[in-house]
Amino acid sequence: MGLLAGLDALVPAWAWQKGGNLTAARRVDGDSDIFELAIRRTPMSIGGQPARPITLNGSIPGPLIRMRQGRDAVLRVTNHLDEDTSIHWHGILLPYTMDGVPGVSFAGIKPGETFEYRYPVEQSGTYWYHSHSGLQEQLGHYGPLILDPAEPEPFEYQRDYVVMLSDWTFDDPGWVLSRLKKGEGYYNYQKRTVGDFFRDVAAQGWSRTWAERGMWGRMRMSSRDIADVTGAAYTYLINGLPSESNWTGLFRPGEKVRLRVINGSAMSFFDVRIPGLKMTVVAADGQNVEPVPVDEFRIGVAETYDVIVEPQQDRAYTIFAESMDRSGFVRATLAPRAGMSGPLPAPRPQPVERELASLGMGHEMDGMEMGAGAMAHRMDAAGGDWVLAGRKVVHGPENHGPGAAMVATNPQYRMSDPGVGLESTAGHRVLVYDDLRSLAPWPDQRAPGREIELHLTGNMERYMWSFDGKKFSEVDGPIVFRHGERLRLIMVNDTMMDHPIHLHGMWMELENRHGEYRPRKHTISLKPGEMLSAQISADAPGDWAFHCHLLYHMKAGMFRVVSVV
Ligand SMILES: [Cu+2]
Repeated sequence: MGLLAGLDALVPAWAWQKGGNLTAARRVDGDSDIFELAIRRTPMSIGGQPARPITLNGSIPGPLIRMRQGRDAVLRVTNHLDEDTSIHWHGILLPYTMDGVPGVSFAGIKPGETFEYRYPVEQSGTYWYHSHSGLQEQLGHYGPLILDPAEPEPFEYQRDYVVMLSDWTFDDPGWVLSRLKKGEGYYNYQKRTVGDFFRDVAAQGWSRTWAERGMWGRMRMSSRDIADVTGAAYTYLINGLPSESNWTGLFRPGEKVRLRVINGSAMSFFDVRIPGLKMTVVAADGQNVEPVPVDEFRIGVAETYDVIVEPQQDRAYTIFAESMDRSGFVRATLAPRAGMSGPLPAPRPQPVERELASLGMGHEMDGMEMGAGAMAHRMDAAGGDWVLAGRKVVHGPENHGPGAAMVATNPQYRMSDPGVGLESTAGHRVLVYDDLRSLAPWPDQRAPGREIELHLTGNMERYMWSFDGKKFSEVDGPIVFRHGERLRLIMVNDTMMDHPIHLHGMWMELENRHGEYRPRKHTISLKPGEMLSAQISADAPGDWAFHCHLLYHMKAGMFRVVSVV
């Protein structure tokens, strides 16, 4: 149990005064935990450069909100911006009117207004919160949320730290989106610099190259279509601090340290490792899982993983989070004393270009020419007990239309695949979705009475992102779940990008190889050409957002409303 709460980790004095690690003041009133949150633009320095992020109570990330399962949450949010805002409680089961999505579950919070969120805390674990208004999330409007369990936890630790990852840009997010719309691969340029960089590293080593070039995270590197916004535009942060600030969590050798890793990025998947330490994954998306010892894990946007590490030596260990496309990284440190830092791991080659053929992709471009006939493809299972084995995949009329530049002709079971760039890691275990097994079977074990198949579609050239070829602005109505029904949601990724798909208000129980021990997730990342399924108990009446958690994909149309009626 958390005997020594280490949440007051050290921030170097030369970092800005309010960087990360604040905890929101809690007022206790009977059964309620009351918090006040003020949202405003705050001038500050990020990595030595002037910035004006949206802050909550003066910091990015916003303060840690910590409350207890079984109590009532009361959160009073005051908007000091000159535009509407909102807070969505990511992964939290609550009445839909408290979910915080403007236009779906409430009207939003007007400038000058205070909105009071109030809901019972029914669950426990590591979560987060963020704006669901405009592109505010890209401007720093997010923070960690910990719900302490009513019952003792099934694992032990002596220190407890939040490791919140995010991507900061000094550019206006609206400008970033317009650049993406103007030309495919806007941020995937200057390949020469990559070569130069690696040549310099080979010739003179990491630290000198690093020092000479400034942050790798600000370098312009090609990602070859693995991410649409890259380290060319982003400074990656841990708890609001760039690598130079070296956020440090303290430990005494032999202690067990719990790290609550939250990916609060707008657009960036990270590969996280701590060279020299095994990490034991104990929870995914706030839900306890059978412990899995790994050397590395990939964390999709909006996902969370809790890991326990046990540093034995009296030395500094580097927490290294590399963007999936290798265009940048951010590091932090676990150390026995303040002011220490460990070595950075050797750079790894950029992932090779995605090979469409191997991903089950056909370049059946231009649906207009294909005519109206629906297309059916048989699926072949990689795993013999895969629930979707042998299933016919039907692409819609017109091949999903011009909004879908390609379809997955032979979508694959990919939950045992660590993903692009992590394929060849012999002797180095990378977490895969197939490793996640819940600690207990969930109470609702009814077989799904209905299946809904949804295709993730896109046209990178036009920067159109959609479900079943339709942008949110083009659909006629919500996806309807009937209250109380048990559903199987089948998702097929027809694009060449990874998409973290998030359902509000209800759990998605990922159908991996663990049968009734399905792990519960609020966000499921699909790889290119992947098909997977999740079971859902439609037990939460109301209107809920369902969307890709890549911010600019959501904005470009990969968004639907799910109505539970
Ligand atoms: Cu997406």
